[in-house]
Amino acid sequence: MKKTLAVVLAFVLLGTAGGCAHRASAPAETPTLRSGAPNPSPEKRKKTIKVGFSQTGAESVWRVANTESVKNALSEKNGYELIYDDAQQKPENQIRAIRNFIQQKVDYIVLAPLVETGWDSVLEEARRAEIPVIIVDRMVRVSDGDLYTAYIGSNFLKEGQTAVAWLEGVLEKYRRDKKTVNIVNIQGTIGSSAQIGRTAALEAGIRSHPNWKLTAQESGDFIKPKAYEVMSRILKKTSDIDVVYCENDSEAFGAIKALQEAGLKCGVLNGGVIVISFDATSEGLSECLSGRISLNVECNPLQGPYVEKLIRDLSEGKSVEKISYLEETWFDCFTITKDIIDKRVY
Ligand code: GYE
Repeated sequence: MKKTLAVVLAFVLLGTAGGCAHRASAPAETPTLRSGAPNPSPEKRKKTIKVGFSQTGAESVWRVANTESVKNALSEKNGYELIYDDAQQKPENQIRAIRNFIQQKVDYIVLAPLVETGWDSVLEEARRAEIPVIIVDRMVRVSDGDLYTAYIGSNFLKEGQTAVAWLEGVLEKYRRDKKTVNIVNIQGTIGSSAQIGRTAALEAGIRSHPNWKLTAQESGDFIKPKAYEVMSRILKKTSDIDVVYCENDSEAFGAIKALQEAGLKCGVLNGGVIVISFDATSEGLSECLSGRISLNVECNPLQGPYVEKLIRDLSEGKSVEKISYLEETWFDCFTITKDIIDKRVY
């Protein structure tokens, strides 16, 4: 494996010379992988591929689906030996896990980084050990882009921009765009790509609409009870709220609970608070159907098959895209159907 690394890296660098991101072509539910040679059956492979996977934790339904997806794809029957580590929301645990993977001489490291920064030294250690690192879900910000081999995940800024454009249209349609629009932002884990992109899009939206006002902005850490606490605290200060922009479904559930307890209605259809969410898990979409969540922007956790394809291509000395974004869509209370929810696998 190590002997082929130089060739692999050369391909990777060639593949990224243009510096542009690639859009992974598969849909959300049953990913079809991009073209390439047929999957060699695991029996034909010379040896099992050993992979270390450092996951952030289990903070949300999205995360659990993401873990399952990677575990299923990198299974024994597919020819992998997977060492899984749950970092329990602590970057230092992820650093420890990566060092442990290096010691165990894994062939590949898969990292879902909790936050974007702080990875330079440990990724340098992986590079010295000639272990390719694949970043999934959230991104890393490193001084040298060659410290990781490839990234597969979501375009979080684009997700946020989708939400902002939708909000603009709905406020206009419901003639709520002429008065001050009071917006509460319950952010994700501060410093994570999902938070950075989604918050940045909202802040840009606020800057470009003089009547949009950021009433409160606080992190709910992507967790329901934390978001509930944050929302309850905000409601003690004001109930003059038009929009609650939650950065994932778990936070939306917590915020809705707090809003309802405070006697506020949720939903654009009944003139209540417009709750916006991200992920579009089946539970999140059910809230959309009930009207309590007005917009749910999809974020696809089913990344395992893409990661498996990347590893397989690298193992076969093929070129891979440096950056691949998953195809994602959005659902709102006007168009969601039970049928869509029934087909959802997470
Ligand atoms: O939105 C949230 C999860 O990084 C995209 O993390 C992921 C986010 C997702 O806990 O539910």
